[in-house]
Amino acid sequence: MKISRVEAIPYAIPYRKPLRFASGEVLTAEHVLVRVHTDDGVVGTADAPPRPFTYGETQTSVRSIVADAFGPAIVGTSILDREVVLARLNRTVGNPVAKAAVDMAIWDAIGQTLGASVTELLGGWTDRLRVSHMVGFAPAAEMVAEAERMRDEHGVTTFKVKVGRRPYRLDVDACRALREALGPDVELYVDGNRGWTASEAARALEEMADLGLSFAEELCPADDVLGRRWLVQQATVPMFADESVARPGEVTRELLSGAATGISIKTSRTGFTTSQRLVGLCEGLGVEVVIGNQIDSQVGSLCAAAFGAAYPLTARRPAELSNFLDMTDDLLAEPLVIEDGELRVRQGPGLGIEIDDDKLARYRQDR
Ligand code: MUC
Ligand code: MG
Repeated sequence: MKISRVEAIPYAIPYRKPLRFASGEVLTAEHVLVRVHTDDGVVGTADAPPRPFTYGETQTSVRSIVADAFGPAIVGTSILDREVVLARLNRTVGNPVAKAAVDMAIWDAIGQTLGASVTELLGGWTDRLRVSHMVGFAPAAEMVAEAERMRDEHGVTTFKVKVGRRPYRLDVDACRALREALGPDVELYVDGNRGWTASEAARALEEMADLGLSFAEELCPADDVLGRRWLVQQATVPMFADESVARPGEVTRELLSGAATGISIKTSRTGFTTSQRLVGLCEGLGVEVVIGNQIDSQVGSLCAAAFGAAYPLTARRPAELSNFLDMTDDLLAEPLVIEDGELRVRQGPGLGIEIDDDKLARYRQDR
């Protein structure tokens, strides 16, 4: 059960259409597949989707920090000693996405070793999650068409709408068009990726007050310390923190300072070990969470689903698990399916990840 080798394989798969949002855009999934090998022949797998505009990591930086620092720091450690591994990873500051992938690959290896699914090991609450689909910037009619297609083809009835453009009325109009086309029973919430000032956000929310939004995510930057608190006091919907809460201490800061009222948990940036702490923290504080999407591949979505299905708190809301559908291809041998608005968790052992070796050979960037 000792870690013998850690591989970091960069690969690139184009998107059918770009996903655009206030802090950036993604045209190609330039990710890193992380594999943790053990001395008894088990291979744990996870995916690292670098997001330079959010955490400063790139495909090259993830690959090199895993190969040059994290791998050497944890080789020889038992896969069961997750806290030892985490402490060694945390000797290096930052690099959340690289750390998360190493952590999740270890959990996959543990599950395979013990013959249990990761969802069972974490909490075993359920075997499926309702799905929320993220709709990126586009002319309003295209955003509506995408949501209708997701509803008609996959039964999805919850949508996260990207906002944060200037003038903010562009987004208000798009949200209104979505509500009018999809009707009152569909759930809508918005995500600003720090694009607005607090006052722009307040005005936009006021103009959308009749649209029945469930909540709003990261409308303005965390450094707008007082602005965010002011916004929470103005807003009639809960304000969720996303990229401002990449560490447990940041969750505490945002919640206890009154700058946010809920949080997004993304396994792509906090893995399973740290995400577990976030669940405990939020449960203890009585705070809602959403399982977020870091524009994940199928491997990443499988990880998010495995975690989200483990606890009542994370399974309560629809989880953001569907944006891999916009990729032209993926690495999983058996593709993920979203049906009747739900995604079923793979029944392990581990995460149930089987990589198609031919596809990996085609898309890897290091050969
Ligand atoms: C989100 O919820 O913000 C966009 C950038 C990123 O890092 O994640 C996505 C989705
Ligand atoms: Mg977000």
